[in-house]
Amino acid sequence: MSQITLERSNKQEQEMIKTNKVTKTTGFLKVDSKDASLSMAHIYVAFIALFLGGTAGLLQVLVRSGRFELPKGIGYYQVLTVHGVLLGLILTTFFIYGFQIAAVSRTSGTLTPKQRLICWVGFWTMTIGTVMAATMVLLNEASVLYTFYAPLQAHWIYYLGLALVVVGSWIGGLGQALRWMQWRKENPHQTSPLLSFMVVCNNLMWFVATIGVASEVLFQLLPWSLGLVERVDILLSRTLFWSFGHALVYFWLLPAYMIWYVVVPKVIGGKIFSDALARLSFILFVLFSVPVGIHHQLTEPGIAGSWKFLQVILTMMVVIPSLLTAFSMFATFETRGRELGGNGLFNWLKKLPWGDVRFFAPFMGMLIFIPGGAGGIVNASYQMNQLIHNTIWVTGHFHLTVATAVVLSFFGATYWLVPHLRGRTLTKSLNRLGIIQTITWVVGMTIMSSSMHIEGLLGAPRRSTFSDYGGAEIAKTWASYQIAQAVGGTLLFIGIVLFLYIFINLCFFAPKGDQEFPIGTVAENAEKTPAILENFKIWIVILVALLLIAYTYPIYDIIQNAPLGSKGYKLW
Ligand code: HAS
Repeated sequence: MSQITLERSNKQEQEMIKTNKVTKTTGFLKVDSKDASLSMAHIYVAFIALFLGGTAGLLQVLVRSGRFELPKGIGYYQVLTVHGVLLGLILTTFFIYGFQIAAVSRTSGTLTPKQRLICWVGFWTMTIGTVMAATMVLLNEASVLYTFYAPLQAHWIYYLGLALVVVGSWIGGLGQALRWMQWRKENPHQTSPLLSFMVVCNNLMWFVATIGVASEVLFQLLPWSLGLVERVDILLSRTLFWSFGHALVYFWLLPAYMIWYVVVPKVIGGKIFSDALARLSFILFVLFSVPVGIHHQLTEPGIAGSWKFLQVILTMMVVIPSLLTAFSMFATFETRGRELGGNGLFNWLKKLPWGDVRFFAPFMGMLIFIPGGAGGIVNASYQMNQLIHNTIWVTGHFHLTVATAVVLSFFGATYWLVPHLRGRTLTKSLNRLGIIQTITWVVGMTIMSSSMHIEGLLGAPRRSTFSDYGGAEIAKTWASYQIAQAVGGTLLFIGIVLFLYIFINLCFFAPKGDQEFPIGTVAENAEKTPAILENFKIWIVILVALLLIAYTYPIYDIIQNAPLGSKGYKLW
């Protein structure tokens, strides 16, 4: 960003303070208290889900170790559904919205009463949906895992609950986008605040992605579970699910990238390497996150190889923005490390603030994302997918990506966001505990995920327990890995308890004061951001074209050539 743009952004901040769009106390711009309550409401639900889902995770690794049985007839798949739905869908969506609302309010200005009301309606719709779905899972009426593949069937209330979560997220996402649009109207011909722009990209991608899963639930699963239709086309339902499922993982990832690009540079006292590169990377995610879902179906015979190949290529395209991110973050760290006197190939690393959990937690997430991302490229590499598909390698992959890269970034953000919103401060002792929490998480995850990867390569299936192997000889070679997973999983549970202890302290007991919401500024010598990056009309047209190319024929082919059988469910 040029000096002029820098000055302009300072002016924008001054203007926002003058017009009361944000308040400034002891040098920090603060999120308005009404927006803070809205954001915190989301965060409370997220961390209740973390506790319940984490407990289910602990039970799972213990069951898989073969040395523990669930009491009172509770089923393994019931626990696995609680774990997947609460952590994969509820913790993530609610935390992301809590964070994004605060981010928009902090960078574009306080929400208007109407925008805030829209976000509250979204929140309550999502919460009612969550309670409906969770109740059905706890009653063992919906043990269908977080992917709810047919022909596993759940109670209709479960599907309706999930549909409400999706609809609520559309409403809440609209409230956030309206604030950004208002900023654009009030500041014509100016580059919008980077963090708000990123929020809008994430919400746009989410909206497009959820159309597939909403169609699956509304037109296939709900009528089927209500008994209105006898059968559903399984392949179609899986294809609609995965048109959403892979974008879902980027919906989790992008808020972590927001923290990496915008917050971490400020925390370390450095600069955002390039505003344009950050925006380009988000636009690439908008374009390439959705038309790649078939890479989850590479082993399914109902889809022609050529279409699978096309989506494998598109998957490799969606790796590019992550490589851009790795480059940008390295550049930010190296520039700052050298500014502080570091030298040599990697000696500058020592100069980074390792004792500050606001940096340490997301940094460890980035580090673990290197093997996590490499594993993703293995998964996407058509032939290699045959080796790992449906093995516990895949579980290892997503525990490195979502459960470490993303979750550690969310934990790191909680340590400053929650005291900021609650008018408290992150004390030295809570900061130290946060560092211990991060180390516990990394050690636990390294043990658990490495053993999952190795066990997967040895052929162990995912979503199965010791008793499912029926004493098969090969299962004996997996046993020691499952015990390692129980050890790693127990450490992770301790990590959750530690985190929640810090969270509760930050909400209610930490000393009152002002905690900064860190927003980085762009390096002085960075190139000016091209206006085209903010022209969503162009990107939406390209996105629709890509979607039509990637999905029209495969879906036509599925409907045409894989009709329902006359008896029972036609699988392919
Ligand atoms: Fe994945 C399955 C392919 C990324 C999550 N993935 C899953 C499932 C989940 C998941 C939940 O193609 C299981 C779904 C189920 O239940 O069946 N995945 C990929 C690819 C990527 C990828 C190509 N996945 C993610 C992310 C996730 C996630 C992110 C969650 C947040 N995945 C697949 C495929 C399958 C799959 C197949 C299906 C497998 C099957 O057959 O079932 C890529 O986006 C990855 C790109 C990432 C990188 C890493 C870049 C590194 C960065 C960090 C830099 C570090 C720094 C630190 C700067 C290339 C940005 C500085 C360090 C110093 C040393 C100084």
